[in-house]
Amino acid sequence: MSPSTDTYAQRASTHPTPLGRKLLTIMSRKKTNLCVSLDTPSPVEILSLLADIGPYICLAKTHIDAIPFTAFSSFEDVHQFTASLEALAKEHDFLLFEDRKFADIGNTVKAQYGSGIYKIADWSHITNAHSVPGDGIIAGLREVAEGVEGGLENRGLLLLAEMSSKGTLAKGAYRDTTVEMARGEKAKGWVMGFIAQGAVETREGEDWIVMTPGVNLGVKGDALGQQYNTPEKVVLGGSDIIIVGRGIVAAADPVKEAVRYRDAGWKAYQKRAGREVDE
Ligand code: 6AU
Repeated sequence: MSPSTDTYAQRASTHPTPLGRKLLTIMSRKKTNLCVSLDTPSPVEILSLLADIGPYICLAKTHIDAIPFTAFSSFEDVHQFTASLEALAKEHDFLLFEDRKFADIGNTVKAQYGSGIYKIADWSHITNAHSVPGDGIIAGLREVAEGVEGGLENRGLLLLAEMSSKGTLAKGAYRDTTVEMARGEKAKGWVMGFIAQGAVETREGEDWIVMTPGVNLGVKGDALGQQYNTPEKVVLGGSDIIIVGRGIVAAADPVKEAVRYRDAGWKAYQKRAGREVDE
């Protein structure tokens, strides 16, 4: 499982999913492989952080169900919030990723993705799912994505192949079976890649976008099992996008940290490519 040395720009024209091509194009154009994880409870703070950090990221990740509902005064407010996320994404040229980690049978995830309070499919370009229920989860989510404006041109799915936390079952054979699941018919043009800690098995004609959480330049972990690596370690190991939460969001100066992680991620990408690629 050796990491790809192709550039984001090269992969932007050949990646097998339309949303993957869009994302790689943004990464190459903005010269960033940074995804910020906006894990803070205030919707106002999330929007103001994004307005500042937007120029340095390719992707903004949310946990919308972790925002206290009291932060919104009505359902209309929730809609306003997601509309503002979409507007910022357009303005600053990044995509949205709701980190919902779906994990149920196809029929149930269909309802969870398309309706409920947050209507994730209406606004989030990317979401993710566990492979534990089997490939019905991929088919169920796909049905919803195909029904939104633009369909699979505007929506993509990641499978969780590996997790960053201590004691996780998602590694080794589980990771490999998850990759196998992403080769299925219902995954074509829809599953763009994985949440994983590094490169996954990639056959001729395949190109998986690997996104890696558990990235921090200051600390090694937290009190609840999170484990951190540096941007350099994960990118050299085959990660295409670094996901950084508290390293940016909990910092005294989030913009300064976003620039620092953006630079570290890009430098590691150049090192992996073996040359000073600038796209
Ligand atoms: O940088 P942190 O530790 O503050 O935040 C990491 C973010 C959190 C987690 O829910 C998420 O990344 N995450 C994921 C994702 C993205 O799916 C998987 C995983 O294995 N570990 C992990 O931390 O929002």
